[in-house]
Amino acid sequence: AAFAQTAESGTPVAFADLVALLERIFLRHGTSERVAAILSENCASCERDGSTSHGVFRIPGYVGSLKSGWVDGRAEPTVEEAGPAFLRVDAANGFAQPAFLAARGRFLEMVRDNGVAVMAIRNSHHFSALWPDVEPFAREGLVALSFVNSFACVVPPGGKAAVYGTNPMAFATPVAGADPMVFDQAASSMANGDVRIAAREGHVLPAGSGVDRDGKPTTDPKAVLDGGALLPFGGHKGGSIAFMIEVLAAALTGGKYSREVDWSAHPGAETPCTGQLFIVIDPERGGTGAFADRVAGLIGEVKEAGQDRMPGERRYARRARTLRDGIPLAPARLAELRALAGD
Ligand code: NDP
Ligand code: PYC
Repeated sequence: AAFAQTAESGTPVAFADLVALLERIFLRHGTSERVAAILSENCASCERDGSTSHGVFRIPGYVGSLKSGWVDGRAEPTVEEAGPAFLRVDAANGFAQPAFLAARGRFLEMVRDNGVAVMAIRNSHHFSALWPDVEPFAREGLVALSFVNSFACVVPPGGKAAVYGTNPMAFATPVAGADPMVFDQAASSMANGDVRIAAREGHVLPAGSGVDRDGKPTTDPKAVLDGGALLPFGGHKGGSIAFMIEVLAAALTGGKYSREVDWSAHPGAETPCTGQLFIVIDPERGGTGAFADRVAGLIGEVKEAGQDRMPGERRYARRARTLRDGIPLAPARLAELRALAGD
């Protein structure tokens, strides 16, 4: 589970009101109306679903990147067809989600026409969770995979220098009679955002999470952030996943490796400029005629075998609760957001 605790108490804010507040912040800091609308919906959705490490906690980081000139909040992405089932997208140093959405319509046509398609996005800033990108595909009957690399803050197994980003991957599949099964996880022991929340709140990290600046194991989040690094999850196996994601999201797309991200000339910048890859498949092409039923059956067996919940179920439960009762925000966080909006 996420290391950071999801707030369950605070001032309840309706989803639409949170989107509107975030939209004012983005517009005030120089984004286009389209970018403000997309990022506000995305970030508020993370907060609504309890993706705490990528909810409103990230807003000062978005603002820092915009104010420092590191990211272009008005970028116009370009979309290019590299084959009947391959889209190349240049986000033009803008945010990843508006670039993705600019290409999504054509991408869906390619998936329907060919049974599978790839979208390779470069020069893109992804500062959020990945599940908002893939869950809608599964709701449209498709299987989706996405990969993003970030900035060097993860050492390879046994290493001292950070080479990899926290490099998340997400997978979404339709399930007959139920919400899609979606997992969305970093290739590191935990997300960098969770380390920062732990440092802010004075928590120690679980053993095996990271190393200090000398490469020694530490549970101190400040030591991880101050010249140290996270470890991949699961030793060499997570290391290989982190490697694969650098290859798919950066080498293949033309985006920067996590190690190449250099924002030193932009103090306050926090959004890594790298790349993102999507692979989306129409499962009906498998010819079984019963794909979503088969997935539902497998989930039934997994639960019968003892797993108490599937990935995504916590988010869906929290979504239902916060849409009904409001999204709880700590008063200090709400005040910070209102100040950034100039209210
Ligand atoms: P978590 O470890 O919190 O969760 C990973 C996945 O496991 C989720 O799908 C979660 O589902 C599921 N899960 C957690 N606990 C259980 C359980 N007990 N049983 C079954 N499933 C479970 O994620 P991470 O900390 O690795 O990553 C957090 C977020 O950070 C992700 O959304 C990721 O995309 C984002 N991130 C973004 C980066 C970027 O560059 N943009 C970089 C790194 C991370 P559920 O959500 O329902 O709990
Ligand atoms: O939480 O590791 C993280 C992260 C990096 C970039 C965006 N989120």
